[in-house]
Amino acid sequence: MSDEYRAMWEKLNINMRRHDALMGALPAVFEKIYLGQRGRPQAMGFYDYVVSEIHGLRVKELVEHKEKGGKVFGAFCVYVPEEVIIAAGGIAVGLCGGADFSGPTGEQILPRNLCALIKSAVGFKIGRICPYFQVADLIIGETTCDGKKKTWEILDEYVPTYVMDLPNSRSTADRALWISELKRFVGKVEEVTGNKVTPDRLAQATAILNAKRAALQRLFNLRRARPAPISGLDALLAVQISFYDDPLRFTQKTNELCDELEARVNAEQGVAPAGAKRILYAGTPMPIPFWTIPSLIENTGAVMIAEESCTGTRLLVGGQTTIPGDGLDAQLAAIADRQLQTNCACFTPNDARIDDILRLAQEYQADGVVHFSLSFCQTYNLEATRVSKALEKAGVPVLVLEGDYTEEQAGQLKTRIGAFIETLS
Ligand code: BJ8
Repeated sequence: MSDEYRAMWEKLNINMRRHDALMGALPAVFEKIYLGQRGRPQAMGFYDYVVSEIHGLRVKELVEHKEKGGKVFGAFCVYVPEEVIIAAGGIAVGLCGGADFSGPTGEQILPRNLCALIKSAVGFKIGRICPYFQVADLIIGETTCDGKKKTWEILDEYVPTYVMDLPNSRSTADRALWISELKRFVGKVEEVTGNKVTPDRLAQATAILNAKRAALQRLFNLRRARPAPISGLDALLAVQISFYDDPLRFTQKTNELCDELEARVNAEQGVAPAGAKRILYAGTPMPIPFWTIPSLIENTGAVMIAEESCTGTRLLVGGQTTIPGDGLDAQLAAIADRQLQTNCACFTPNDARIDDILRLAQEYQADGVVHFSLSFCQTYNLEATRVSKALEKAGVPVLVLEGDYTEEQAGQLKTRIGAFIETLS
């Protein structure tokens, strides 16, 4: 990374010693997991470049945005309405929580028995390791799981943190509550940015995100083909990058990737033989750089063909947001109605998630499902019981796993995944 970036990180008050250690380790990990794959689409060059610049180019864009008076908002959940932030001239970035590297730092102020995602993310902030955290003017939390809910109170002591009150059910009253929360959020974003969220601006921002969602949906549709035109590892990387790259650039590059995949599908060209076992992932999100599960699956010769997760199809549930022409309230209601179809395990009841997993297993012709929850994530771990019962009833083999980001865990998961895929043969 260039000296220009080093000066930028120092200005952002990054702990350079720890940051150098992280940046020193990442290229080797990426090379080992990603660059050795065979038959990668050429268009993956863009995403590889984004990873090579992970704390460089995009952070520079955010800093330049701030120098012009713009604001940056960090978020951890797909329920945070990026449309509103874009409409007010802000930039939203999904903050990472996928590295074991920062987990022990998070444990300095958090209990050990908390999911790895939360500990990793908080460790990035309190250790001053992540420039995205350092550049953010406001962090947006949500009341999804108990772990996150209580963490926001602690995180607020390190960086201003605003919390959206997401209901845990979907009754009419809950819907009304969420719409009122979206309105409250509009007020907060207007206050921070100094810009008004008008119906016109919100419609434009919604259209930008609809186009991004359409490109991602196209990618997932292409993954239904046999043989699979892209590895699960590569598809996951594209989704992970969607959380922090510029949405217009990301949409264009993802459509270019899809053009190439379409040609592959027409030529019946795949990254694995047509007979390779097809695995559907279901469970907790896999934030960058948590690549362990697809890597272990695909190292057996199987291919991960979709992810029922917020770093996968759950991002796309609800499809396009309708853009009603009759004012801000109607637009916010339309955003709420799309969002409330996202089947986070924090909701109860959550039968729609189980139906969705069954549907995905069928539509993507999955030979088996790997359900993975981060340890101490009660909602997903508990829901795994009903998910596996439903899959077994439908005759779909399922492996239920839980774990964290550590190397030790990866060793154990490797044995279990290998044995499961062998049973599918
Ligand atoms: S909508 S899945 S992005 S909350 S793994 S922190 S749930 S203890 S991430 Fe999520 Fe929004 Fe739901 Fe999606 Fe808690 Fe579980 Fe940790 Fe989790």
